[in-house]
Amino acid sequence: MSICTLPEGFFFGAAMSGPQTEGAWQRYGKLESLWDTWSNERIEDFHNRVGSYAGNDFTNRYKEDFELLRSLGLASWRTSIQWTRLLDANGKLNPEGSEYYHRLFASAEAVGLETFVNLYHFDMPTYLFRRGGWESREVIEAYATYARIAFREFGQEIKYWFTFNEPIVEPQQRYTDAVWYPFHHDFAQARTVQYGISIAHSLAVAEFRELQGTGQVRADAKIGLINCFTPPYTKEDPSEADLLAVRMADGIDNRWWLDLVTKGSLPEETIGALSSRGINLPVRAGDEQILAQGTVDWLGFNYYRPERIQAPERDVDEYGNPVFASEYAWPDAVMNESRGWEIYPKGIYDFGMTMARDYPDLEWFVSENGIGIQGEGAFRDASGTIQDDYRIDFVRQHLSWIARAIEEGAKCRGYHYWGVIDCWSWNNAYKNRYGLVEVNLDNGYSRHLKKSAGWFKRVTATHAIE
Ligand code: IFM
Repeated sequence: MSICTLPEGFFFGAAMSGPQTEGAWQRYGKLESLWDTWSNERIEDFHNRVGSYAGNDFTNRYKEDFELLRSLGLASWRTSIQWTRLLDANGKLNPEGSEYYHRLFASAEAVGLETFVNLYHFDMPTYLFRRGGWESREVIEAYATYARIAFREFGQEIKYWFTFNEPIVEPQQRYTDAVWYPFHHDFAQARTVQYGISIAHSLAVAEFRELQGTGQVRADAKIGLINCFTPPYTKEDPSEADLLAVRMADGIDNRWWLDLVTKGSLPEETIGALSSRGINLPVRAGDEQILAQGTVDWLGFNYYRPERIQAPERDVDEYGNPVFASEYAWPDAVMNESRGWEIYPKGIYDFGMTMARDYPDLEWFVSENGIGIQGEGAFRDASGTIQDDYRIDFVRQHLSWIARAIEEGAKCRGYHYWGVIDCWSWNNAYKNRYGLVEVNLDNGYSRHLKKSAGWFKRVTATHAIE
């Protein structure tokens, strides 16, 4: 593609999360999250035995990190408040935790960075997990209370709020694929969790609207949801069964959330198909009204990879779960071998076009995009700088497809690069590095610009994608 430009007003920022950057896991009265519990119980599950306590030293360095983000021309950054830091074990405000976040947000504002706050990034408090996690109405209501407290506490400071980051991931990683604690292979339980999160999201949006109505949340604030949508594709010459499988995978992973945040309901075809295989959601009287309150002001789209689907190869898996779709190994796929994810920049454009066609009123931004590479030290030059041309290429291609989608009517308003500064990535810990800025674990978490940082700075300054 030739050089193209992104429109004036298009914003650039940094995506981060509390649990992956803050560290300080036992400071400011923080409670245990499931990540701390898993790290304590089985540290050998974490790459190089680096557990949840690591972060990237952000709690000690946030002032210099904000300067660094500004020096790259970024206008905004997203983090998440940790539920385990903001509230105490009785579900009341923890003053130490709240002071920490007030200091953080004031510091970002002081350098001219707009803060986007997300309320949940896979970090369930362990004591609430033990009471049933997202399967329990008590916990779902506790989340709504937490959201209310956060909105009241920071309602005059923060303009951009999100209820959840990637709500599809816990159902997949914890309850279907068994790669995250508590390691279950239970499709029905995963859908119950997904439903519980949907109710929690909607209750939080209702709290937000009420507090905005009474002036406790600023009038210009917006609420949204962020998900890792996966544009679905199948074979070039698909059968009816392939197309049905695509609709089902798309229904569970993507349209579930898109319908929830635009229509205030869940996709009927998907729920009906689940039900026809004996998967019934734990619907209670009054839920329809709760879900109806889940519509948002805008959406975050985390884009890493597409999903390639074909008709199921079997009806039931080895754990007794119904199978609705199988993975299709597209022969032309280009892979990021470090992560095992396909790289398909056009997916970002296809998603934009789907949004323009099916959800035309909703504004959105790319809330995460990036590439994590193992063993980046091999790309260090004589001066010590990592020459990450592969990252420049990755971002260039994605931004070019975004520019084209915007030209063709997509309401994409900005782009947050995931990580910007290397950070801890769950059980992969520091295996794959995403940053434009390197974090040196052998030298007190010191920061060093990679080649991509200079390139990205030119893009943020000119909006031209060289
Ligand atoms: O590290 C994660 C983040 O927490 C959610 N989105 C994907 C990132 C990279 O794997």
